[in-house]
Amino acid sequence: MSGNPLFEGWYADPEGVVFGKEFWIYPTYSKPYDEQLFMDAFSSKDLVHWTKHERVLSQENISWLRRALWAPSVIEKDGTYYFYFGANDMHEKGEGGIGVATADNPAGPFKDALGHPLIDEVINGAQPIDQFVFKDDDGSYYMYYGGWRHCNMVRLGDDLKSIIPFEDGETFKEITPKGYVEGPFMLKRGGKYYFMWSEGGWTGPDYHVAYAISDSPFGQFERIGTILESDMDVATGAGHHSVVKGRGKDEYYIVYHRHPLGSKDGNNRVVCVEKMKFDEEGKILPVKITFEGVPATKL
Ligand code: FUB
Repeated sequence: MSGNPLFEGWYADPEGVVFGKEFWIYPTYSKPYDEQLFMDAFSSKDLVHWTKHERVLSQENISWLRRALWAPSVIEKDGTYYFYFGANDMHEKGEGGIGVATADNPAGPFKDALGHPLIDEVINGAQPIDQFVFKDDDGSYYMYYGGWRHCNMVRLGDDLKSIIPFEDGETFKEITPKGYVEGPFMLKRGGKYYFMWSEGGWTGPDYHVAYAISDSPFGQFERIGTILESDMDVATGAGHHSVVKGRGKDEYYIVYHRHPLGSKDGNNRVVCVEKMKFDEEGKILPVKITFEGVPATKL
């Protein structure tokens, strides 16, 4: 079994992704904002044994990073790896936002690709943080993002370093579902769009994950229910997750962070994994958080 947490250290907001025959996890380094100046990554061939890759993205490769390097989203296209990140806990236009760095392999080193943020302003009330990049089956790339209880989506250009308008001419679409706080994630399964997000406050025990199902990447996203939450016998504040697909037809894993029992510091967050299952109608079954994690698996 993998055991939970998956690896040592305070880490949060894990982005699980498959590259070739390996699972990769890119988490936030969960420390005070002024110390969040780099990110480590972890890779595994079986979800049980993990290799740490130190500082795959760090301050010397992002000229405008001052603090609060948050919530990676990493995607590969044509041999280049694109690493989207939030920086500086932006409140005023131009002080930070969502950036993109590139590398020729998943362990980096990733280097800022633009020299400035891709999104550096608050649009529709959404703080530019917590981006997730999703590739649809028709080859379109969308980015879902947003803190402060608002979620926007944008369409990325072919270079994955620019934002282009949607077919209706709009550039930033607000798609905020009821209850949304932050941490959006999109999964396409069986032709349906499963949109998920975190609710509550990330430092406390009420943090949890909810979801909606739609026929379109643009929504509507009607909240169906909670899929991941605290278990007072195991851990608290389970949230800001991602989903990775295993080799089997319906083999999915939810990767998330949580606070160890009794933890008093909101930054004390660890990365864990559980199986994610669906019922016959395609609804996501509530996930039971565990100390055991998942059995070894191969891609
Ligand atoms: O880790 C920093 C912030 O905490 C993330 O951006 C939020 O989603 C919350 O998990």
